[in-house]
Amino acid sequence: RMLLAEDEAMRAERAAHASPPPEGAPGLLPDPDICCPDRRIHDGEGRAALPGRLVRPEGAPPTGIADADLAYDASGHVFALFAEEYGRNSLDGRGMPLVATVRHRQNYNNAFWNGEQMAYGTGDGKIFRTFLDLSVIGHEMAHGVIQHSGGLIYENQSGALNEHVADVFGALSEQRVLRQSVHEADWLIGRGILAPGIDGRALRSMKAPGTAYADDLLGRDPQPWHMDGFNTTTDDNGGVHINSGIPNHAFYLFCAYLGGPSWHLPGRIWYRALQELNNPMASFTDWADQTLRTASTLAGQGSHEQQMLRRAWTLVGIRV
Ligand code: ASN
Ligand code: ZN
Repeated sequence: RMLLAEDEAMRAERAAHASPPPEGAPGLLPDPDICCPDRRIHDGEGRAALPGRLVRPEGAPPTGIADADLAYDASGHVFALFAEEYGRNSLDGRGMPLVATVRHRQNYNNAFWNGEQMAYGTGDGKIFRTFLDLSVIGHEMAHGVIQHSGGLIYENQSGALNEHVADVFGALSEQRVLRQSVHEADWLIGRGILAPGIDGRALRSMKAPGTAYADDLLGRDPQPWHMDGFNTTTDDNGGVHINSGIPNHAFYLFCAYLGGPSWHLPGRIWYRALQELNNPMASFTDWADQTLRTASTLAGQGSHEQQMLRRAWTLVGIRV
């Protein structure tokens, strides 16, 4: 069972909104013009049409629709991570509105970025109970950042890197709000979104990929943490939600070796590496090499930090 793989409707959504051309590397430098998010939260009212009914534009009071108010608050936190830590003005680096739809379709077990907006199902109550979790919202919004940073083609290794980078900024969104250091954080994506009857903690674990759930209905978390477990498959665009466990674990290890808040240096390296990559077909090795180059710029060639990063990639079986 391919958890959170793209379904046909999402594939159609994605195809309908072809990626715009890369825009260079906005947001690398602190931007004095960055002010505040322009959130536009819609209610899908259980229907498939996007974006649905606008219920909470920027500055409007709470709606009383729990999902809409959760999406509003969380979108603000994710905007703040990118703006205040990495100097990026919204998903495109140019202040684009944060358009989101909650209550997308009925009993819908997924959340997604469709190329121009976020959408969140309610879950069917049997497998998922919600998708309005900060790490999930940060993940979906990071797909927007990735698209506007030159992109990572959504299949095979570059697709798993797209998923990985989305998980990194999802996790960091939550850790920053909770002010958690690497050892205080749980490194789970979607903690608490599984329905009460499901045997599991979350959708994925960056600290221990492969251990997030093991359930009769859902199956077992298939994520590897080492290249020896790399999955060669044509399902899920070449296993993009599975193989992301490998770079996810390398990022966790790097943070653990350094200690402290992971949205600082590790997050800065990952953000800047994404801006500098300039290779939408990047392999795991290409990405690891890029993070090491960026670490050399930000922390120094041969620095302790860069050595720890090299150690992290090596430990998950990626030669650098
Ligand atoms: N929830 C999934 C994700 O963001 C949907 C998708 O785009 N495949 O990865
Ligand atoms: Zn994703």
